[in-house]
Amino acid sequence: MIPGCRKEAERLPNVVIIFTDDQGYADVGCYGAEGFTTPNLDRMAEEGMRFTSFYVSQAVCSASRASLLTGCYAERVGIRGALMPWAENGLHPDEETIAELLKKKGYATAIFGKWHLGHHKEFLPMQHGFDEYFGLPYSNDMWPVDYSGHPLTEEDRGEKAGKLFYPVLPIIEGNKKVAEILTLDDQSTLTTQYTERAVRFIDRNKDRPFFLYVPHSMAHVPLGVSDKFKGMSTQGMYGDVIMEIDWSVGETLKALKRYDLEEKTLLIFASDNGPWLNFGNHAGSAYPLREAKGTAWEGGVRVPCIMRWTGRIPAGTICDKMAATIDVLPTLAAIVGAPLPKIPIDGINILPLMEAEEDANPRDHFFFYYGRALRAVRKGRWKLFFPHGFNSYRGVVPGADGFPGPYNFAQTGLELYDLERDVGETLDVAVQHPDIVRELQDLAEKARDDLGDSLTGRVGKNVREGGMRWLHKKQKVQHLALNKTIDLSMPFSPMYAASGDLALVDGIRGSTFHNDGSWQGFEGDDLEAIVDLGDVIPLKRITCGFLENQYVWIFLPQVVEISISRDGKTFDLIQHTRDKALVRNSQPQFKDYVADLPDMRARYVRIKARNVGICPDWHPGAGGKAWLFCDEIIIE
Ligand SMILES: [Ca+2]
Ligand SMILES: [Ca+2]
Repeated sequence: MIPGCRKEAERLPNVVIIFTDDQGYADVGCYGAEGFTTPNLDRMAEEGMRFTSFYVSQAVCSASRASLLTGCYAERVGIRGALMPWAENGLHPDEETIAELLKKKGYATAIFGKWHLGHHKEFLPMQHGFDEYFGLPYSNDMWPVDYSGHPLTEEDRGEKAGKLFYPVLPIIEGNKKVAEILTLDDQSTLTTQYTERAVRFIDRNKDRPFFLYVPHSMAHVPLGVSDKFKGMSTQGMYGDVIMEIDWSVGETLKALKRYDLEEKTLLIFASDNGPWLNFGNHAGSAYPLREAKGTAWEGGVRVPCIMRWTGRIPAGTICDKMAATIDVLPTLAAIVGAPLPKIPIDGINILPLMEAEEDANPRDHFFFYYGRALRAVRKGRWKLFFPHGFNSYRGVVPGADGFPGPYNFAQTGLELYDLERDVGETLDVAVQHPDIVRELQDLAEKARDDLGDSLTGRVGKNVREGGMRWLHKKQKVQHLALNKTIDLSMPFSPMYAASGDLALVDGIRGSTFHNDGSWQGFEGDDLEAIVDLGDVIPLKRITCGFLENQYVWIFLPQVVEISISRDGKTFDLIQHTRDKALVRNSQPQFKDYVADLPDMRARYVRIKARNVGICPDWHPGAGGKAWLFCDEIIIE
């Protein structure tokens, strides 16, 4: 073998993944787009393969991204929904991402775009295998700006006030905030900024294998498009935005051609979930599929996907076999000869599909979760839905020009659809095919056992915890009041009972999650507790712990009084703490109220903590009952 040839043969292929946001199944020219064109994506399809049965794991941002990068159902890695700017969780450090897998094989790695798998440093891309990161940590609508583009102020009230909880939208480079997105004009720069960085990355790494991940912030609302594409489509702004994304794809194609990397690069394009239809003309289309984002119907989970690898993927082919984002990681592992992650994953190698191998059909079935709920399962042509409620886009008038319309809460029963004859899921054929219903139910049982299912109250055996920042961990503490008598003058809410009557003296302190079973909640009421230690004993310190998470209507107490008594009748006030004026705080916080008591003896300890009572007028829950959350009264 000639050494030069050998070196050539050994070069591992570059991998480029372009992942758009909320782009519908029909929002690419070759998938039937109307009102705008996508010449570059269409060319990619002509030179590669177009998938028509390609799924994301869940029709929502964070869950979908977790699956793409780990090869797992989102439920397995504990990432649900769309993480908010005050989320304390993110992708667990032990999960292996595509970037980490390829890095082991010497790849240069970069992400330019939206991450959305945890915005705290420990969860950011640089800690998950990426050498470079530039982009938004979460969705571009998580900002203190209203739908008209007007930045909110402290004077804004009512519904608008909810958005005031969002911090200013940051642009992160590496691990640091380097800029802010303050206006709709700022939004319009994002696609171009990501693209320029992507092209420069290819320029710099043309001589070595690289992994480039470009998860565009667009076409998630609020839409932003640069001047060069404003007014380009007849559809309107949404069409303009997709045309700019298509331009971005074209710039990538050009860069690969410039360096003769077309045969050395696997290029994958897909969307993270279906269109957000209640935004009307600012949303795309999933035609001819049913429903859209946030549902388990095809319009939510089936997305456009095009793969091009010149010389390896046959040009101009269409693949109608089932495949999914979770299959990308194991497929890449097979291509580059990297070992699979040591922890179990769900994806399978779909290279035989990509190479158009005859009769190849590696994916037997697919589970459609939303959060913890197993909503549907597909095997072959059949898709079975399990009874559940969901936000429907039918029977409601959508919004327009950046403003959302309402949802219509809908319910589905046990329903079977034949996707081969009825891709629009219009005709329930469960009654005609009881054997198939049974077969799919058996399959679903396996998923419930493995991954759990909130619809049937099942806990999965093999679910891994998501990453947690643990500002505060659920933990045990030893102290003198453990399991002593405690008397509450106002009852705790049965919704947040923690361990019940003894929750405040059970030695368990709460974690960052208000709903972790260790916080006792008082709805609108004060906390007034008397702990009886049994005997008069020397006391050194009394601590009482509270949580604040205003987003879920939990506030710190306004006043805390700590008193002690020998006889349970006469109490001496030891400490009185009045909190400063109630102010908006978008981050959860913990506060221990501590009283030090040198040389004091007592049998009874009394804590009075005054609830804010009702949510203040600047809060989205204005007028509603505020919550007070306490985890433990610690007596030393
Ligand atoms: Ca999305
Ligand atoms: Ca406790």
